[in-house]
Amino acid sequence: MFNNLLTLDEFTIQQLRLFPHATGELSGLLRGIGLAAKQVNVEVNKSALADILGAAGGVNVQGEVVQKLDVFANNAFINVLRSGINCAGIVSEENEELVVFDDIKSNQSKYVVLLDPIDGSGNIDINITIGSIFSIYRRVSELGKPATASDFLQPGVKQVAAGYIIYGSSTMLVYATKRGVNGFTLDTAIGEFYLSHPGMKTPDHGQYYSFDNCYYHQVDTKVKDYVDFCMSTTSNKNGPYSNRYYGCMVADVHRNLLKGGIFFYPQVTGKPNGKLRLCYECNPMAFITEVAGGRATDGSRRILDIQPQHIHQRSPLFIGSKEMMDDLERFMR
Ligand code: P6P
Repeated sequence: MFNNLLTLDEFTIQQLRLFPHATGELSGLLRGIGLAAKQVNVEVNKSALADILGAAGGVNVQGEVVQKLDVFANNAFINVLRSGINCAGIVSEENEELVVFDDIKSNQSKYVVLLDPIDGSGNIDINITIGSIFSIYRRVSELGKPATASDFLQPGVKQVAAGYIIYGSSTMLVYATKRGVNGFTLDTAIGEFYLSHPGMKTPDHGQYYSFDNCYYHQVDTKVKDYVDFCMSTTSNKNGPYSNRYYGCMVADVHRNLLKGGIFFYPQVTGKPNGKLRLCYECNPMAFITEVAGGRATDGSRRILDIQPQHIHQRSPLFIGSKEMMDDLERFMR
């Protein structure tokens, strides 16, 4: 079906050829992430069945303990990355502390990975789209020694690559390097990701805004004014926009990347820094969006310029099409 398209492995190896000095570690790392994504995809597709046969922690027909999908996904990514030779350690939403792969081979690796193994897990039980997010940095600590917190607390602009997997009507892996954004669709029949969306660019404008309207009376008046603008039939020459909010940032950002749109999770009452995590949600999605021609801020600062202080710190996030972000900024000044 896709016999004239490149697989993820072939694509990453071809990209490797473009850089004579490349060691192949990054392409190996991306292939490992693709493997973990396939393992998670199998579990996502049967999770409802597993739930029917036993709530998380129960036992399924194979006598296996049914793990919560978040835990399963986290273990899948960690196990693949640990057994490879291209990653020195990870930060994950599921782990309070760094997970440093302190062994001889991993300590020689020049990359670290930050993960949100399952984004939008509230959607699992209702069979709605969920995602996984990853972010890759070159280490700043000494090779040959274990990775340190400094490797993970770099501003997003230092990312070498970033991507997400979206488990939707089809399963796609989308990743960006500074050279571009490319999307791969999983052919489950043979278990290969095929390059289905080469050179993804996001439209400068779109007709969607993604905001949880339950917070309408809990945001800064500037944000409220912008929401009114999104819904306006008069002041917004392109309006009113459709409100699409999936409760899974990966799904909302993916739709906006393809069709044009804006997603925002600002600070709301009780959440002074919003809800989303800077290091493994905002930064990777901001990197991808900027390479695709869009923009991402925390309401005032470029997301990629923010110096993280803590691996789990939260940040307000406004992300999407360039012209829609320009409109937003007029309200935020
Ligand atoms: P709320 C999912 O839990 C998530 O982290 C994002 O993927 C999603 O956009 C947001 O939280 C949903 O949060 O408060 O609107 O339910």
